[in-house]
Amino acid sequence: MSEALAIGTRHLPTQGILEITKADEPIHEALELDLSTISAQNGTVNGSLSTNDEINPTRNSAYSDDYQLIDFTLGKLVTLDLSSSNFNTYLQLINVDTGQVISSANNSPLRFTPVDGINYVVRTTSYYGRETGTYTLIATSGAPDLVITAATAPSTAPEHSTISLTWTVTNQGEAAATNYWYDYVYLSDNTIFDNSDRYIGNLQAGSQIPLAPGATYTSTQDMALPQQVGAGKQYLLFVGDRNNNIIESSETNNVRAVAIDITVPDLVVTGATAPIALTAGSTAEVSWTVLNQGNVQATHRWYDHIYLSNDQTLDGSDTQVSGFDSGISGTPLLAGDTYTLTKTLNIPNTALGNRYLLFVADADNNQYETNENNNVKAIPVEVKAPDLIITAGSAPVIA
Ligand SMILES: [Ca+2]
Ligand SMILES: [Ca+2]
Ligand SMILES: [Ca+2]
Ligand SMILES: [Ca+2]
Repeated sequence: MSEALAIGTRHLPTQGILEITKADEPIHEALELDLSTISAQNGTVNGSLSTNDEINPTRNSAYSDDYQLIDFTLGKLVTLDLSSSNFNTYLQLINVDTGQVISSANNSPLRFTPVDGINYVVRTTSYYGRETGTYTLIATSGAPDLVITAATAPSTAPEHSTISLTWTVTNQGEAAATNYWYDYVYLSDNTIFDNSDRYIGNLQAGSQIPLAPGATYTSTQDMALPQQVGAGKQYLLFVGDRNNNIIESSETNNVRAVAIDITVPDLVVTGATAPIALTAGSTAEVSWTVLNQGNVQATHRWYDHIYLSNDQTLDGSDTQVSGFDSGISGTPLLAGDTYTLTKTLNIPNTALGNRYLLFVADADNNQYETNENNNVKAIPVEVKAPDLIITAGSAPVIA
């Protein structure tokens, strides 16, 4: 036989002469399988399962109808959707030559990408045995493809500040996006989206369903930048369909990067007072003033520490005297603002002599700054031994 079975390079189950077609052209014609057909190009079949139907050989006692799939294109996603108000649907994709079940789906769409050399039959059946009733089977070809086609953000913003973000998503694919999906925004130190990036926010795109081929939507949302972000050039990454709820023809074009310059403050200790002489084992009242000499507010909660040191440099040999939560009075500290804390220190029993009290702003580095090396103020003090106190004793009793 020489009639043109335009079936790509499929292998016929019986005799037949292949006519090779280009892989990117739809495969149109039905094999002589004595089956109804369904077109992968928006084909719709309204049918019913009845007691006259064949029993599905791979599903115990469930009735089934078979449809040969035509008009599909090798390599292009096909979506099969079986719905029924009468029974729990169960859809199978069968390799007709081998009888093998390639894929199946219960009450949900079945998606697959046709490959060369397989004759596909779509088998509609029920999840449970001996269910009957009408159904609708729809086949579509191609997939949506979401792309962030535009995104805007402020070119500069303080860390932890709330900024307005706008992004536009276009479905440049061949099919509508019909599931709920979410667009996410991250902060990254480069343009590549990976696990190291800092989450900023997300927005469900559900109100856009279905997003038709060629359709776009634009979202505007206020989102807060993270805390503890290093100063300088960072990137906002807009990630369409972050959780991959939409099966797309390309999953690798969903990220758009927009540069943003993150600004941070600069804390300095501008002044400190302490008694000239401290007594070991006693207490002393001290005060210190912290200035935010940066251009943006300091928003984090941080801690100032005070140390006793042999020199003016903070290092591991110094003895911490006290730590104070500066967040209560110092956060947020606007650019140009100061706070002054007055506290009573317990002076430890430590080395005596001429030493230094070191006042250290943000000692644990909770607040990222443009300069982390100007946070220490040293005040010279003399640490003295406690005075000996003569207490009244008992005079010996002389007999
Ligand atoms: Ca995409
Ligand atoms: Ca996706
Ligand atoms: Ca600083
Ligand atoms: Ca710091």
